[in-house]
Amino acid sequence: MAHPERISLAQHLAAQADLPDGLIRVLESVAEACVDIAALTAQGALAGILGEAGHENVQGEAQKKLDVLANDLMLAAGERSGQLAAMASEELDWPCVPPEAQGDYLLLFDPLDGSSNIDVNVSIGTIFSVLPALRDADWSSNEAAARAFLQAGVRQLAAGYVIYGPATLLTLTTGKGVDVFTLDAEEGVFFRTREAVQIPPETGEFAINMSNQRHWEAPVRHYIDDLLAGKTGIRGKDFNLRWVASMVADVHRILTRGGVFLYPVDARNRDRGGRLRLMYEANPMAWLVEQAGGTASTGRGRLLEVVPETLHQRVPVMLGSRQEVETLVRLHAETV
Ligand code: AFP
Repeated sequence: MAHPERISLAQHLAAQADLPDGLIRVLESVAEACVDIAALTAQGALAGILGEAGHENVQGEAQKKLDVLANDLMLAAGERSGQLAAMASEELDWPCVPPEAQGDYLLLFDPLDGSSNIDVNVSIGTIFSVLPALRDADWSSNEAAARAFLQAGVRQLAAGYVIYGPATLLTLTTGKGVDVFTLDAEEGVFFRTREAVQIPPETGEFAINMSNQRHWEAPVRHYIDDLLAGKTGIRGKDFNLRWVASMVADVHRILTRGGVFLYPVDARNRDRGGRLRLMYEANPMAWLVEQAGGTASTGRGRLLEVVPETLHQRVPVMLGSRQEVETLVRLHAETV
């Protein structure tokens, strides 16, 4: 049976009290870009989007063709919105400052999260975050423009992701809970299909790349050992491991049926601060999780309070069901 209500994203945003028109326009433009990315993703090899682009991004990762296409679509849509002072992307060395841009907002995005899953037809996504553009920001150089983005996650005005899976879904917060929209691909419109998402406080599932186990710090090792001990351990309960290697998919599962997601700092990534990007991945996901009643931490502090020092900063990430993240925080506090 079809979903009973047909509230479009545009109608949903228009009904939000206090949401400025400019911010609505930014969010609509992100959704427009994601409709195009969804169409390309669904075409796969038929659209010639599989495989390597032939160069590396600022993170030193080999770019896929779809990374580049998705990035271009996001930049074009952001510029079209006419509301942005600048954009920053995981794929770009420096912020993109649209010509004559005077907008009130900064848009940050990972245009294609889970790139390693593109060619194997597993769920991928786009993650985005909107920050206020500071009135006195200086756009005269790359370095100055990058500084304008260095705001903690608590300052986000909107955050979300689109997951290109069996269905294309947009999950969004503007600070008043979390709602999920499903793309009607024929109409090219997202319709609201879940409201006021809540993460169950308890869970029986965890997500971590277990192949990194030997590199983890003691608190994470301890925590995962307890989960793996299952019924025979102190928890007296079995846990399931799930790891998609697309953060959008792992977080979406947690927003749907609970769980905990970890990408801790480890011996290989400690110099860089972790694996995941603070501003394009961790912050938007952390805010969604908090807005859905969960918790998001670095293990040693609230993720949303980390003040970035560089645009492409990385960070340890632990988020999801409250009880599990609280256990992780306690274990970190005990191992100073
Ligand atoms: P890519 O977009 O470079 O594939 O990275 C995806 C990601 O940032 C995040 O979405 C996953 O949770 C994590 O990296 C996967 O990491 P592993 O490669 O260690 O599985």
